Amino acid sequence: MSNAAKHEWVTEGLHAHYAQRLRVDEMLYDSNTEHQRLKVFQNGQFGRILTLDDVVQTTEGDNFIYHEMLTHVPILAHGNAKRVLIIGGGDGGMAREALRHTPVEHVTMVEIDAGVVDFSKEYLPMLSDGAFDDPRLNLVINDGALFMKENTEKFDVIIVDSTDPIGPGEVLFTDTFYGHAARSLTEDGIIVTQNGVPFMQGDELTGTLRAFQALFADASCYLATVPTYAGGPMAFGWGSHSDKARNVSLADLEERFAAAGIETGYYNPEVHKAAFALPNYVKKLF
Ligand code: AG3
Repeated sequence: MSNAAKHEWVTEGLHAHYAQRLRVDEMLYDSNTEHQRLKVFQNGQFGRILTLDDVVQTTEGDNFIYHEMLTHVPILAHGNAKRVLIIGGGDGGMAREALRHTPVEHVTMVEIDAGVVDFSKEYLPMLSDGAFDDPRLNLVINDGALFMKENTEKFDVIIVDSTDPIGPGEVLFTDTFYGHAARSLTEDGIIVTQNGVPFMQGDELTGTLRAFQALFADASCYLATVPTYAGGPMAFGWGSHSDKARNVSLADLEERFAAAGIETGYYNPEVHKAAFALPNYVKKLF
């Protein structure tokens, strides 16, 4: 028997013609929540891994890249963000990074699946790293699309930390949802979205950015490579009613980042600016 065959593996079933396999050193949790099949397992390369319907959501080892890039990029580009909204993000990693900014007064996090929050607290405490106990966090268990539709508050930064558009996350990729998000942003507010790996899932980015082009004066995307979101860099959608934030200077970012005093594993102002440089195969998608 080969070495590989001796072990249990989780095969990710996200793409039709390509799959990645992660070795299960120990299955820590495997059950159906109200909305989806949730697994948490230990892997020698990435540490603890959370999958929903067998799609990798986050890992102990590489989540810093994704969470830092979806928080520090919009928050530091904005320069004075006080009110942040996270749609999804039940594992708490996004709240963790957003709350590192002391001038952020309030983070509202709207997660559809209470099961994800409960299990992440128990099996992935390093993901939230205390964020759930921060008095600035307001955790709402609700459908993000419904919340957005009824919301009357304005936010400086909206972060859509969704799954891919299959299952409960699908409504977070619709024009209707983005329309409600656009009117929930302040004048110089910014929305950022997870848009999958464009080499593998180009439609995901195209769909979001076509909607953003109709709703925002500034619509674009930026990139970062997250090892467990296989297939090349992942795209993050960017929409704002003004192009001020995207055109922030490197000098301003350096000043803001130094003032924030945040320790990061991936983000720095140079990476921030460079992330908006797009290869042609990505530019062609919107
Ligand atoms: N949500 C993003 C999952 C994207 C997976 N997509 C993919 N592999 N192409 C992550 C939630 C972390 N807070």
